[in-house]
Amino acid sequence: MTLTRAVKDEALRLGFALVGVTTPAPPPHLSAFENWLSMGRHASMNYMRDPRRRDPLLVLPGCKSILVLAVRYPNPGKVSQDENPPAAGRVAAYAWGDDYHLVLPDRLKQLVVFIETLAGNSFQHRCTTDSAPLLERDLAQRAGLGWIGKNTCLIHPTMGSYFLLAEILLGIELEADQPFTADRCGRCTRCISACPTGCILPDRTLDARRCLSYLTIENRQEIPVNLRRRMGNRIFGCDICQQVCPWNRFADQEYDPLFKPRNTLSSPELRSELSLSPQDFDRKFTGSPILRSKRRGYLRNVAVALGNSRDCSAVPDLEKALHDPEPLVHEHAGWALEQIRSGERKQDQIMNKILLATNNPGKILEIKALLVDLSFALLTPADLGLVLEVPEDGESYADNSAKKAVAFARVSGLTALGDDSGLEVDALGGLPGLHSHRFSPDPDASDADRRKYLLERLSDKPRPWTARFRATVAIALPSGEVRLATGECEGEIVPVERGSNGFGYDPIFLIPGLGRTMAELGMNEKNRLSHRALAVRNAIPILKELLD
Ligand code: B12
Ligand code: SF4
Ligand code: SF4
Repeated sequence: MTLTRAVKDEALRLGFALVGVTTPAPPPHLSAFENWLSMGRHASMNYMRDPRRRDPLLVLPGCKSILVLAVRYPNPGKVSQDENPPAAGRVAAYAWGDDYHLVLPDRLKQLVVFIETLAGNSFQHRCTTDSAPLLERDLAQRAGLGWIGKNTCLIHPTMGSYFLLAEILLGIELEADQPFTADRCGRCTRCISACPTGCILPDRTLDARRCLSYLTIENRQEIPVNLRRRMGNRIFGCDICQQVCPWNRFADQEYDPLFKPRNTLSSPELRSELSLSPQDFDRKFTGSPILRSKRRGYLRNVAVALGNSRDCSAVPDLEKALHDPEPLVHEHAGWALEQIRSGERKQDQIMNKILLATNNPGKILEIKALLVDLSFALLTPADLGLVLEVPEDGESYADNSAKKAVAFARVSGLTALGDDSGLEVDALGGLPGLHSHRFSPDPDASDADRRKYLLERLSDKPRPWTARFRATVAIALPSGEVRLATGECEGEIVPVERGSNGFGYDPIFLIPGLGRTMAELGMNEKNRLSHRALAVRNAIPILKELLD
C-alpha cells in the first residue's frame, strides 16, 4: 500500500469524513478572492488581508503537500428540534456543540504521529482548522473533496455541506488528488433566493457586510438597522443558504460525535439568554464557538431577536437590559422595545386581520375568493412591505404550512395563514413529498421534468395508479399557537397529459367522478373541489373561533 493510501485510511479510521491531498500551489481561484478584498466585501475582517493567504508556501516554507480533511456536524434540517418554541433563538448548527478550533487539533496531531511513524522520520508540518491564513475551500475543491456551490460553501455529493474543514501542511510529498471540477449546482438558485439579506453574489462569493453569519458572529459593532428585521430569531450564525440546498436535503445524516449538540444550544430561550451575567456567559459557553461573539455581541443579537419576536412578555427583560453596562446591548434593547411597542400599537389596529403567508399571486387570489364571506380583512405580505422566505424543508405538508404561518405571524404580529400541499401516490407508498422540489433526484429539474420522473417511477406498477392531493392549512397566532386544517381530493394518475395549462401535477391528476384532470377544472369547480379549497374551508371555523 502506498504512503498516501495508508494516510487516507488512517484519517478515515480516526473519524474524518473526507480526506484528499493537494499541492501547495497558490489557490486556484485567487482572483475571485482578490476582487472580494478590493471591493471591501470582507467587512471588518482585516485578518483576511494577510498576504500569506495567497500562497501556502508562505504559511509553511518547505511544504510539499497539503492534506485536506472534513468533519461533519449535525444537519439542522434533520435533527429533531422544536422548530419555533415561543421566543427561542436559533443558533447555527456548527455551533451546537464544542468549538472545532478546540477539538480538532488533537485528531490532526494523531494523524501526524501516524504519518511520522510510517515515514520513519519527523518532518516539518502545520495543523490548522481555520487557524492559519489559507483559502480552505479553494484548497478542498482542488483536493477533490467537493465543489464550491453558489452559496459559496464546499459541497460533497453525498454528504452535503454540513462539515468543517481542516488541513495538515506537510514537509513530505503525498500523491495529489484530482480537483473536483464538476459544478453540481446546475441552474438551481435556491440559496440566492432564500438568503434573507440578498448578499450572495454571482461569482461564488458573498458580501460579508450583509451576511447574517458575519453580522452575528464576527461583527463587533451595531447590527445595521435596515438588516435587523432580517435576522428573525438568528442569534449566532446563519444556515439558511445551506438549509435550502437540495444537496443537504438528500445527504445522509451522520455527524461526528465530536460535535454532539449540547442541551438547548440549538434554540435557547431568548429571555433567559438576555439576563446572562458576564460570569454566566463564560460558564455557559466555555468551549463553545459562541464565546467568539463575546457576551456583548451575543446579547446584542438576542435583543434584536426579541424585538423581532414581538413578544410582550419580554418587555421587563429588555427594560432591564437598557441599563446593561455594554452600550451595544442597551442600544439594541432599546430598538427591540420599540419594535414590541410599535407592534402593540399595530396590534390594536389589526384585530380581525389575517395575513396570508404566501407571495404567490395565484394562491392569494384563490384563498381570498374562498374567504370572501368572512368579516376579517385579508392582508398579503406585500401589503405590509414584508419580504420573508421560509424554506419548505419540513418532513410533511403540516410541517411546512406551520413553519410558514408561524414565521409570518411572528414577524407581522398578525394571525397568519400558511398552506402547503402536494400529491401522494399509493403505488409509491403514498409518501408526502411526491411533488414540486421535494420529489426529484435532480435539484434542478423543472416541473415538467418532475412529472416525467414520477411517471417513469410508476411505469412498471399495476394500474390504476390511485392518488390524492393533500393540502394542509396552518393558522398561527403571534404567540406561536398553531392550528391545522386539512383537505384532500381522491383521484387517479393518467399517464398521458390531458391539458397543457395547469401547474405541476395538475394535468395528470384525474378526478374519476368527473372524468377530468385537475388542470381541466374551471375556477369555480376548483374552488369547490380542490384539496386546497377543502382545507381552507375547514380552516374557517378555526379562524372564527380564534378571531371572532
Ligand atoms: C471569512 C469566513 C467567513 C465569512 C465570509 C464567508 C465567505 N463566504 O467568504 C463569514 C463570517 C460570513 C462566514 C460565514 C460562514 N462560514 Co466561514 N469562513 C471564513 C474563512 C475564515 C475564510 C473564507 C474566505 O476565504 N472567504 C473569502 C472568499 C472570497 O473565499 P471563499 O468564500 O472560500 O470563496 C472562494 C470561492 O468562491 C472560489 N471561487 C470563486 N469563483 C469560483 C468559481 C468556481 C467554478 C469555483 C470552483 C470556485 C470559485 O474562490 C474563492 C477564493 O478562494 C473560512 C476559513 C478559511 N480559512 O478558509 C471559514 C469557512 C469558509 N467558514 C465555514 C463555515 C462553516 C461558515 C458558516 C456555515 C457558519 C454559519 N453557519 O454561520 C457560514 C457560511 C456562510 C457562507 N455562505 O459562506 C467553513 C466552511 C465549510 C464548508 N463546507 O464550506 C470554513 C471553511 C471554516 C472551516 N475551517 O471549516 N465565514
Ligand atoms: S449565511 Fe445567511 S445571510 Fe449569509 S449568505 Fe447564507 S443565507 Fe445569506
Ligand atoms: S442551493 Fe442550489 S445553487 Fe445554492 S449551493 Fe445548493 S445546489 Fe448550488
